[in-house]
Amino acid sequence: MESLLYPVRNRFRDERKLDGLWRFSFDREEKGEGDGWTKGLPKSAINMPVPASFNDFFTDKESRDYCGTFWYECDFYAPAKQEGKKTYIRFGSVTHRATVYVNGVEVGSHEGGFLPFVLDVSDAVNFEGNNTLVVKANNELDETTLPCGNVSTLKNGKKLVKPYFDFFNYAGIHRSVWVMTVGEESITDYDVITETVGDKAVVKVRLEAVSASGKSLKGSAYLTDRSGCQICDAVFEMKHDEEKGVYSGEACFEVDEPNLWDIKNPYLYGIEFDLLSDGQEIDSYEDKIGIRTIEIKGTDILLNGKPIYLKGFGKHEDFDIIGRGFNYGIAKRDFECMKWIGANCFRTSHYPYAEEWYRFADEEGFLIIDEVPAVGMMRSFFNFMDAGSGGKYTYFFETDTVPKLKENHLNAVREMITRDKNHPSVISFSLFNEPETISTFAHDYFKDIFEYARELDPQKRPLTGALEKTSSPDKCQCYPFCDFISLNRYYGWYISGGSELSDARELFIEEMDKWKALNLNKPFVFTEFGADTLATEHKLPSVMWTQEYQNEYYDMNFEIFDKYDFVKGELTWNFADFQTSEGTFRVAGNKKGVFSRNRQPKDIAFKLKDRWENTNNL
Ligand code: CKU
Repeated sequence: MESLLYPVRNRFRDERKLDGLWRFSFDREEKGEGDGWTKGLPKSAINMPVPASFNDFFTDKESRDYCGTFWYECDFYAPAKQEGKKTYIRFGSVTHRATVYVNGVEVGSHEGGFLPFVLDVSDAVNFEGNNTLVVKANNELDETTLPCGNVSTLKNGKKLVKPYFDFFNYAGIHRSVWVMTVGEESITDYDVITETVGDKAVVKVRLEAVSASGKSLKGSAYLTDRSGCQICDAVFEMKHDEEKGVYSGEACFEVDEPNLWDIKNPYLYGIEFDLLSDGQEIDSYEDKIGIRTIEIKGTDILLNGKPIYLKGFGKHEDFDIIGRGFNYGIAKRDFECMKWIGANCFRTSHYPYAEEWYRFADEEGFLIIDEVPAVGMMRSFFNFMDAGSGGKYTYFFETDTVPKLKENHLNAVREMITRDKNHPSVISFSLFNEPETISTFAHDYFKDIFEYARELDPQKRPLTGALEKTSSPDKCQCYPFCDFISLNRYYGWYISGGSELSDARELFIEEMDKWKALNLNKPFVFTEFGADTLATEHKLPSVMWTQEYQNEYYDMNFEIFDKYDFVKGELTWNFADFQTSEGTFRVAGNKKGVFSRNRQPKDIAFKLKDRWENTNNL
């Protein structure tokens, strides 16, 4: 069973979180396996919180910047053995890859640091006593991994990771770990498609299950309203799909006078699936769904048939000390800040976030552009500034790396869509961030990525990808794949900043006029624009990096957005200041935040609040 369903606990299923204080060791010489660490870490292992990045707990550089293999260990007691049940370990994510051992037995591995994986540990678990769970993890990057990067070796022999992207390469067990018990005959997946017809909603549901014994299965489902009252039910005839080795069935609900899920009233219905064999209930799964439609019509993005304008942010999973580890408190503060400022949307730049973000957004009424970790497909993040002036267009040429890169990319797309497809908050999938898009190689590569995603998403949501400036209207070969065009633009920052702002304005208009002339009849969304700003700096008249300049920069950008009626969204870069690799381009991190890293507003936040709350046409 490879079921990515979020863990639930009910009369057929058990889930327990293994979060807490684990044991941890770096493995600088790659000796762990030879020294038997698969059975348990050495005495020298140190304490390490899970979930969290390991990096910023340390007070020495060598540990913070560690690049290579590292190990985690914890003890757990499995839920009691039950006939017909299997035991699984589920990781929300391990960055960037992991191999897992239970009591010394290898139970599986996973590549990719931002999506969950589930391993069957039934045969390795001791149900009578304590179990040792060991994770061998690694944070190295190369040109086939998502995200892309490489590893260099210093003269002293120390390895250093070189990300081709602009965020710190945080690593560790970033999300919750669960031990779960699920039946051998069980629900493994479901899809929901919602449509509205007049004052009715049609909810089409597909249920998927496995039956280890080959016994025939039947499914049923019912919907409940907010007060828990059952409002309709359906029965599934489950048919065996030989090829996939699963059973699946479809059913349809009709909901009279539905409460549609939207930004102001994010109404969620309860859905419960029951699985039956020989008339006996053998499994059930509960979740919440929203009834809403999302589509593109001409230059409009329609939510429930009404045009919307996206207002919000590109974000990061990033915070002081815990790095990229998920924390409900920080998510709560972020949602409060986003509500306060009048935002309605965020992009999970540049990777799928912890599942809890999406569940939270469903509840709070936020729209999400969900992005796969395809970032850095330009060899270095500096390339977005110099690629336009010559040369480095070759990311998709090298045949020895591209097949593996593509395989990883397709896998991440599959895992992301499988995990997130039922969230009403997810209005779009973004399949890349700023790759090279102007060669025929890039065209052919992304053609397949988009086709695959279209096939996989039951809701057929709009697809997009964030384009940087070398993906210009006359050169970009990949924008035709996008249902709406996402632009990352820095006129007034990387291009003609400071006293040259008036030139930036003209260059910006020049580019926008070219897009306009293409008459694409598609919405455009700015998925990035922003200026680095130190929360401490003020200067009259402004200079770059001051809060005054951030305001002027935004004013110019808003003027341009408002000039073109096909612009249907503005997601600033970034919600908050965030950690990056060190270097001359970054002042202890990227400072383009509208909020500081500890989530306090810069001056620009008040301008945005005013615009987003009070401008009628947005
Ligand atoms: C951002 C063309 C801009 C690329 N964009 C990517 C994003 O990850 C960076 O943080 C630029 C920046 O430079 O602040």
